[in-house]
Amino acid sequence: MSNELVRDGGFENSPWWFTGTAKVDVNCQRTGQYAARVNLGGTSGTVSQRIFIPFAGRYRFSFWHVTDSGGGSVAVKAEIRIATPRQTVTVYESVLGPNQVYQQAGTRQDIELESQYIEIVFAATANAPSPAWYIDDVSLVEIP
Ligand SMILES: [Ca+2]
Repeated sequence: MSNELVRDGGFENSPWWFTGTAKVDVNCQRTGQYAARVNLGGTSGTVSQRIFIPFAGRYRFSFWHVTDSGGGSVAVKAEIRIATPRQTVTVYESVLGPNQVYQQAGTRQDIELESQYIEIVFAATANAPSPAWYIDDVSLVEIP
């Protein structure tokens, strides 16, 4: 069993930070009752969490996501922001159309991290009209 570093990766009792039109939502979850809706259709938002990395090592980041309704497209990205050395690692970046389900299998999001605080950030930038972007089941685990 892996030692999960993301607190409430399923957004069920959320210690996450939301900006713009982001919030937890019950419409497009993968597990449990809730997912994070990163943006409302036609608007923008971010969802983030600060995480302490206990040991230097290799870590695997993964998440599930989906877009819902809307016409047009939404520019989305998932980043890991590192303080020392100051760095932003873009884990996922795309322009997504409406009503599509995506599965990020963590195998290609491995990252070397020192012991320190990092921040996971999901950002959606809408080009009105646009779909909403939902994420669920966020995970960051050390690779043995
Ligand atoms: Ca959930």
